Amino acid sequence: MLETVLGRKQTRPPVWIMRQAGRYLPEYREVRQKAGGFLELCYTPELATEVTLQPLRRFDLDAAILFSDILVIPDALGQKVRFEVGEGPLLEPLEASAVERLEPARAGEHLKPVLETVRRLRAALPANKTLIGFCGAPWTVATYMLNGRGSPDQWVARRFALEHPEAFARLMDILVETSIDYLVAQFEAGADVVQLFESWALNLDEDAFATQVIGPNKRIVDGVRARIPNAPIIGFPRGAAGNLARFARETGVNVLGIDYATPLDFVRSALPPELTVQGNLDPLRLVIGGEVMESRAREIIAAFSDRPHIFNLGHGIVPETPIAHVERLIDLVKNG
Ligand code: 1CP
Repeated sequence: MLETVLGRKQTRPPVWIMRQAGRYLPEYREVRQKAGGFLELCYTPELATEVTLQPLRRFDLDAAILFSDILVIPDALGQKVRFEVGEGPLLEPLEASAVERLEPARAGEHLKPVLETVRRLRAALPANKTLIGFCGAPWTVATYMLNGRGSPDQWVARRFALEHPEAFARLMDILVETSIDYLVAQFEAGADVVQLFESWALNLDEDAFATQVIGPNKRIVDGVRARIPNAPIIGFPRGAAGNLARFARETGVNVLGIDYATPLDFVRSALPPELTVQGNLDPLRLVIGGEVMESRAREIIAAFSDRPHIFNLGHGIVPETPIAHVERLIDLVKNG
């Protein structure tokens, strides 16, 4: 997996699955219940380590991804974050005047338990299993901070960015700096590669995309590499569409995560052939299984057979996914 991240093509693509630890696994649901709250699970190294390793016990995956969430950063900055069952995350929405009340100075201390989880994982994993650290990219994290919850069109955050450019720039500065420190600490604790989850890179015109997505992602890539030279980084600008090539070129990520709505031919023609791509099966095809899943998985593998490719979904696995379909998919990627 790490070889592929670094641009060296393998005979079969390595494979991991976005959100591979989670509610589709009964053993996850059991630990989740024991932990009480979701954030307690993220901040308890023993339990977070356990749920990170669960999918690797079941499946022949090439990588583990740290179990945590993109919203530990707002939580670390002092914004109240809650996870209600069946509701997703709920935050106290951030007003323009409240940006200055965020507390970057407390973030490092607050996130220490997550770094302890990374250390335990590196010690527990064999050398041939890549350990992926991550954080949310600033724009995506800001959409939750400003709206107080997920939203289909990110209206509140998009409006805030255009209406309050100074407060927005200040918020991006805080998120960029906090994310750089956090990712550098993850590398120092043993992460082999990190992924920047820009899950809401959609619905933006090209100027907004440049300011809100490319700029902050690039600053993080540069900031991390200033302290960890050549640090391997995966970018995942979900919904970037026609902005994808520009994102790859200007941010300098090693790997570009491709969402499932992006046509394979477009990836082949728009992105440089030496750039590693990751993706991009529709998670719904993994729910349905059979030929619906297998024929498309084969198409993806064939389309990227001439470049470095990490097989993955084009977004996170969903709770209703049958475990047998995950087993079959991984077998198909590894053995045809
Ligand atoms: O009760 C539960 O168990 C909550 C479900 C859950 C889980 C398992 C949430 C709440 N977060 C997570 C873990 C998580 N989140 C990981 C773990 C590592 C892994 O196995 O992959 C990662 C990488 C994330 C990242 C994350 N959180 C993203 C980016 C990826 C993506 O899917 O777009 C986002 C947008 C979040 C916010 C979030 N946290 C949880 C939920 C349900 C959501 C999405 C809310 C929404 O739809 O807006």
